[in-house]
This record gives sequence, C-alpha cells and structure tokens, in this order.
Amino acid sequence: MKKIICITTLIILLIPVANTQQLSKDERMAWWREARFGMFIHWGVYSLPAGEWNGRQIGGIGEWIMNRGKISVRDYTEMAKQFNPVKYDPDAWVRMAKDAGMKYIVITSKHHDGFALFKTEASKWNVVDHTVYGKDLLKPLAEACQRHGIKLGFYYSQAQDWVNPGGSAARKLTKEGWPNPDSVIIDAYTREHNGHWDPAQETRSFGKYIDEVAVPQVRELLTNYGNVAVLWWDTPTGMTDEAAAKLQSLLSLQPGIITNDRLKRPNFPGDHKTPEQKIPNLADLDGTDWETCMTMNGTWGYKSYDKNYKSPQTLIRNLIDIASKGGNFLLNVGPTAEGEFPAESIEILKEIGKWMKVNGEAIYGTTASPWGLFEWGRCTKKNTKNGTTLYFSVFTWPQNGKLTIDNFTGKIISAKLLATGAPVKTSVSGTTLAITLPSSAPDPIASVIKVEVRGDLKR
Ligand code: FHN
Repeated sequence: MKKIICITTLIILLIPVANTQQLSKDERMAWWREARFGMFIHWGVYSLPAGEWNGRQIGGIGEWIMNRGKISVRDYTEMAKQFNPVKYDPDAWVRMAKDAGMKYIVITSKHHDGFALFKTEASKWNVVDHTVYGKDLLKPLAEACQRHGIKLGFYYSQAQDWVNPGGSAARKLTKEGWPNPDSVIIDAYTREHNGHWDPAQETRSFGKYIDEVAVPQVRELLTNYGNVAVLWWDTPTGMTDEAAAKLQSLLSLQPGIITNDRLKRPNFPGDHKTPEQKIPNLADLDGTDWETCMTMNGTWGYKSYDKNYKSPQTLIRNLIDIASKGGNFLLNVGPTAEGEFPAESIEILKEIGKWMKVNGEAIYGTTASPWGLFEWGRCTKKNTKNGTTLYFSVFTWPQNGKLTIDNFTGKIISAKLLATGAPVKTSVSGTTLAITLPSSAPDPIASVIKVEVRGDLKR
C-alpha cells in the first residue's frame, strides 16, 4: 500500500514537470512531417442552407453564406436551431480518412459564423445549447480518432465571429482567399462598421470578445478533448498582438501541439505556412514547413449545387507534387447538415486510398526531390541506414520506354515498380541514370519506381 502511495505521489509530482517541459520544434513536427496527408473538415450550421438563402443562390464559398448574404444574426441563429445531424457517424468519418491514407484530421471547431461544434460555457451559440441535436460533436470525433490512431486538430476562427458580439468581420475575400480590407465594400454600413452588417454584432468590444469568448473557448478545446495535435488558426482580421499573445499562451496546455501561421502576422509565425488552394513553386519555398489546404470542389463548407469536383487523378498528383516539394496536403471535405460526407467526396477518398495502399511509402516520411521537378513526373526521397531510397512517380509514361535522370551519383542496389513489384533495369553512364520501363504504365495516374541507392547522392 505504502509503495502504491509513493508511486502515485511521484507520478502526480512528475505530471506538471512533464507538461511544462519544452519540446523542440523538430520533436513536435516529427509526426506531421511523417504524415504528409491529412483531412480538413469544414462543418457547421452553414451546411443547412447549403449555399441558398430565401430561394436565392449565394455566391462564394458555402461557409461564408451569412456574410455574403448579409443575413442578420437573428435570422441566421433562428435557422441554426434546426441543425440536426442525425446521420453523423464520426467513426465512419475517421475510417474514411484513414482508408484514404490520411494521418490526421483538422475540423472547424468554430468557423467565422462563431458557431461552436462543442459545448462551451463562453457562449450559448453552440451545438449543445442552441440546436435540436443538442450533443457535442467533437467529443465522439476525438474518441474515434483515438481509437483509429488518427491525430486530431482543431480549426478555430480566433478573430472573425459574426454572431458572438465583438468578433470581427472581414469585408470580402481576395482571390487567394484572404480577407482584404481594401477590396470592394458591400454597402455604406459595412464600410463604416468594420465589415459588420448587423448592429447586434457590435454590442461588445473586440478586446472583450477575445477575453470572454475566444480565450475561454480555446482553453476548453485544449482541455476537454484529450490530445490535440494541431491548432489551426484562421483569418486574423482585426487581431492585435495582445490578443494573439493571450491565445498563444494557451498552447502550453498541449505541449506537443503544432500551430499554423494565421494567428497574427507577422509576430506569430507558428510552425508552418498555409498556402491555400495552391501548391507553391519551388522558388517560393524558404525551408519553412508548409501545408497546402485545398477543396475537392469549389467550397469548403457544403453547398448542395457545387459539383465542380477535381478528379482523383488531379488530387493524387497534387499530393505527390506537394510531397516532392517537402510539404503536407490537407484535403477538405464539407459534410452535409445531416452529417454525411458528400457521395462525390467519398468516391474521391476511395480512389486516393487505392493509390495510397500501393504507393503510400512514396509519400509518408519522405522529403523533397533532390532534383526538383521532372517533366514526366516527380521524385520523393527517404534517407536509409546505408544510403537513400528514391521514389520516381511517373505521370507521363515515356514512349521510348526509358527514363533518364541527370546528375546522379551513388550505386543502385535495387529498382522496382511499386504497383507490380516487378524489377526494372537500370544503368548508370557517367552521371546519368537510365531506367528501362515496361511498355505501358501499370497505373495511369502515377506509377512509382522505387530505387534503392547506396552511397552519397551528393545533392
Ligand atoms: O475564410 C476562410 C475560409 O472560409 C476557409 O476556412 C479557409 C480555409 O483555409 N480559410 C479562410 C480563408 O483563408
């Protein structure tokens, strides 16, 4: 008994020490750099109107419907009462992400409309207190992630909040997706009221909003849901350094957490950059970790009539392109108001999963291509004990059956096609590596040739 008490006391004493221990950035980023591929989920009450208000299609991205349609706080919150995602099956969501080869999920715990998908004491504008559904949506997702070994991150709109008074409101998005205060202004009221369109949005100051909503909610998110792997800030409209510092200090509640660069620019760079809807050119990369986030169609939040989906080929090649430049890919799904992934997204995820099952090792834990881009495809790389493994992903199969790679040094140990396991012939002449391929591509999307090399690549 005495022994048990002693051990328990020791554990209790050690917990705070462990929690305050600083992890290095490399330690925190290790799983993220290994993962390379994650799922973004934009879900909220905007999925109920699904892009339409009073019989009118509202332009732009679905989760912006309240702002784009200048919907009053009263009408929007009234609509939201009906939010009732009875088909929500977080286990199925996590399995779909996992089967697609994704290693982490980042979900909108609160988007710009301020609606919290979780029970919060800071505002009644949350799924438990405001909707007929009445249950926390993040808890069961956190549990499912835990069960399936998927990391969970929370997107949190820290400044923009169009319902909780005091939150800011961007006037319009730029082409790149960032709020641009200089862009076209909707009407005189929004011009004079910092983007707000309803007096109800201005019954508290921004400073108070931060103290009374954002800070307590982020504390709840980092306390009540177990391990939180990522805090994904978004749109620092109207942020101050003081507010950002308050939010940043909460991150110590999750010592291993990773954050992006959108808390407040430029003094809070976070751990990684966030190119949106685009893959950077090699020339734009400066060695900072980065993650491209992208929609499957043209919207983040569900819009019933947006059927403009990218093909699995485009998305798989995007993933390869991103990995070949050393980045991560956060691919979005916008579930319906009932709680289901759109059928098109499910199909795309399945197709990506098929490719990843065979070729995933060309993505996970890889680093950027030593050669940059090839006209015919991409390359990723892994360091091994004795040398290097190279993965050549071929998009355009060579008509003459030969791939050549210049500036190659090192000794080839083996070379094979991942899709079939069949070995391929290689030869090195001077510093040119030639790979002889079968007449047709085993995978029309991207066929991967795995080449193991001993010795220094000198690149
Ligand atoms: O305004 C948001 C938008 O709705 C969406 O959440 C994207 C995702 O990166 N972020 C903002 C625009 O940059």
